[in-house]
Amino acid sequence: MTKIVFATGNQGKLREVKKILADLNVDIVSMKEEGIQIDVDENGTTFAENAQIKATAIGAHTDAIVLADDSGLVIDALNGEPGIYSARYLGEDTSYRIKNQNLIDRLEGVPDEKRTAHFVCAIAAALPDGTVLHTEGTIEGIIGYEERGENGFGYDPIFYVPKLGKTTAELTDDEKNAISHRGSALEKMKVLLREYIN
Ligand code: ITT
Repeated sequence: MTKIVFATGNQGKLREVKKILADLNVDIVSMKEEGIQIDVDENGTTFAENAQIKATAIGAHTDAIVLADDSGLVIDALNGEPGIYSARYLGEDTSYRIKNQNLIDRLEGVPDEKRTAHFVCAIAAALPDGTVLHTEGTIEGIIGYEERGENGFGYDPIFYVPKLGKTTAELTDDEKNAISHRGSALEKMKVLLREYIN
C-alpha cells in the first residue's frame, strides 16, 4: 500500500485528514510515526507557500509522498487577521479559550452582517520526483458572540455557520469534513493524487 506522510504536529488536523483520506487506499502516517521530528520555519506570505514549505522540508527526509496543510481563520472586520498567523496569534502556547475570547472582544459592537469570516486550507503534496501539487478550500461563516461546542479544535467554537445554525465545534468530524475548508481542499487533492497512486 502506498504510504503518505502527513506533515503536521496538530492532532486535530491529523484526525480529520485520516478520515477524509480513508477511501484513498493509502497508509497515512504522522511525521512522528515516520521518525521525523523537525521544526519548520513557516516564513511564507500565503497559505499555499507555507504548505509547500512544510511539505518539501519534510519530503527531504523520506521517500514517501508528503502532504502538508496550512490553514487559518480570516476575519473580514479585522482586515483578515489572524490569517496565516492563526496558530501564532497571541502566542503559540496561548489557549484557544483565550484566543477565541480575544477575537470576540475585538468584535464587540460589530453587527452580524459585518462579522463575516472564512477558514482557508491550503494543501501541498510533495512527490518523490520533486513535483509539488497544490489545492485550496474555504468555508464561509460568521464569528459568534460566545464559544459554542466541544468538537473540532482551534477556532471552531466561535466559527458559526448560519445555514446550519451551529458552530463547526458543534458538528461531528464527519459533518465538519463534509463542508469544511480541509474537506474540500483534500477532496481536490485526492483527484490529483489518484494519478500517482497504484
Ligand atoms: P502544523 O503546522 O504542524 O500543521 P499548526 O496548528 O501550526 O500545525 P497552521 O500553521 O496551519 O498549523 O495553523 C493553523 C491554525 O489555524 C490552527 O492552529 C488553528 O488555530 C486554525 N485552524 C485551521 N483549521 C482550523 C479548523 O478546521 N478549525 C479550527 N481552527 C482551525
